[in-house]
Amino acid sequence: MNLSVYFVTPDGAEDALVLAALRGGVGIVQLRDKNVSDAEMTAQALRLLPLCRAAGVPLVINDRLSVALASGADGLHMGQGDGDPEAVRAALGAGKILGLSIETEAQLAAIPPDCIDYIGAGPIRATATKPDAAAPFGFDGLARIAAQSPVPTVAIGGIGQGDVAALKAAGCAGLAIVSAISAAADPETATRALVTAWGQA
Ligand code: TZP
Ligand code: MG
Repeated sequence: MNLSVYFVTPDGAEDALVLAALRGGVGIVQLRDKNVSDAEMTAQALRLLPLCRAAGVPLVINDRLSVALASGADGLHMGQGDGDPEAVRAALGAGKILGLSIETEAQLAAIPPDCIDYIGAGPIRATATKPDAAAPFGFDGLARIAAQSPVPTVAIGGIGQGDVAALKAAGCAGLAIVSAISAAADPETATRALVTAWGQA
């Protein structure tokens, strides 16, 4: 699993935006949209899956187990409020990817063994993309979490091109990014620049 540049879609993302991230060399895509119905999200996942498969890139669904199951997506990314990880794992199946959001070291300590494939740790910085996120824990907090985590750590929240080297040095396996890709003038080029920066860091 290549978590290094992990694209999380903004609400209302066009399929073309995901295609641009795939062309730019993203390693994994999370379909995240807080404003659509399960049926709409499932339909979008079914459109995106062939694009992702053609690129050899897994597609995971944010929050909604029912959409992950109905679409046959490659996995689910769950938050702290999205149920019991062991129950979700049982429903999802052993072969799928399961990610979990971690906002505190206490949440990290509570991860059940042999259940989660990676954690999304953040926010690193406050971000307009998720105004209700927990208090940012910065690079030092990220480094502490990455050092303690039993599974790979993906950093999230306010991350841009200039952060790649420091976050890699802090021990994370990748960077989860919304706006530094989605709001870029050219999302494909922005993705490629992140991939290149990661490879050179
Ligand atoms: N979880 C914590 S911060 C965040 C999520 C989904 C949003 C990250 O978006 P951006 O635009 O990369 O700061
Ligand atoms: Mg969630």
